[in-house]
Amino acid sequence: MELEWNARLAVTGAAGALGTVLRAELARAGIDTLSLDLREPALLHANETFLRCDLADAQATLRALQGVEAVVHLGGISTTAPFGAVLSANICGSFHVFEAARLQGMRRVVYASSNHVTGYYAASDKVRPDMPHRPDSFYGLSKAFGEDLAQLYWDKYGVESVGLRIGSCFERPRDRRMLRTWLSHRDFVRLVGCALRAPRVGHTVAYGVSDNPGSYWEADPAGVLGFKPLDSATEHAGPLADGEPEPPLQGGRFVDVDETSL
Ligand code: NAI
Ligand code: 15L
Repeated sequence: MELEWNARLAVTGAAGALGTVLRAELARAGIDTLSLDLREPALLHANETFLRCDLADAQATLRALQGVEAVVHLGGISTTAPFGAVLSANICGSFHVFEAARLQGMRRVVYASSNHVTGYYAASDKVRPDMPHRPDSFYGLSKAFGEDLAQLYWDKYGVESVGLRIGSCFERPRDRRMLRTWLSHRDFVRLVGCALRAPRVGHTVAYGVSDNPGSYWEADPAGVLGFKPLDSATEHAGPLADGEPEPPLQGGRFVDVDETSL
């Protein structure tokens, strides 16, 4: 575990799947953490304080993040959803987190973006972080907004941030697509550590992916984060490699979901 970072750190979405993984490592590393979520995590560690906070509520978010120097922003809707839901949790929620960062002169925001910002690229494409967004859903669109918000807050206010376009971060790959998109929990935590510690990031966007053969992405072509994955989906391929055919587009099933309705 390489997270050594002693700024006052907050984690949004603390009770979620990745928040739970990250907080366990922060606890092991003895890093004091302010954990925020709509719901209380099942297990609170000795190093952390929990505050219930709806990120869609501007004043509550500004209050909760007082005195924080860096935030790992994982909170929000993490899958396809109707526009209203992503509007409040992801679009307004991220705006409130970046406003807190600006108002308090925070050192850095590490923003959980998603590979679904570029889900409409073909599975045969090799996508770099600087290529145009091609979101595959309102969810992906909300993450594209979050990345542009981060760019604006760097250009206009000097708030440093790293947008991590996380692939598929689960204990192990679950289907054939994930043999290309998988990010192991161990690599996720190390990647967040790199995003917090890299000396100068300005506004950087990178994919979060393990060392998988045939990855869809050039993760961090400029090497800003200095991240080297330790895991590979190959170790888990087994029957997945001969399972269902690969989806034609990188976003997989997100491309086929229609969430439109007024
Ligand atoms: P999750 O759905 O398990 O956790 C999200 C957490 O955010 C939940 O605990 C939820 O209560 C909280 N939340 C939702 N709306 C909120 C609000 N309005 N105010 C405060 N908290 C709120 O998601 P997971 O898997 O932990 O992902 C974390 C982040 O990483 C998400 O932003 C997700 O979009 C992103 N991500 C995750 C990937 C993965 O493979 N797990 C892949 C790509 C991106
Ligand atoms: C995501 O953005 C989701 O949060 C996660 O649940 C997975 O669906 C992942 O993308 C993926 O593309 O596999």
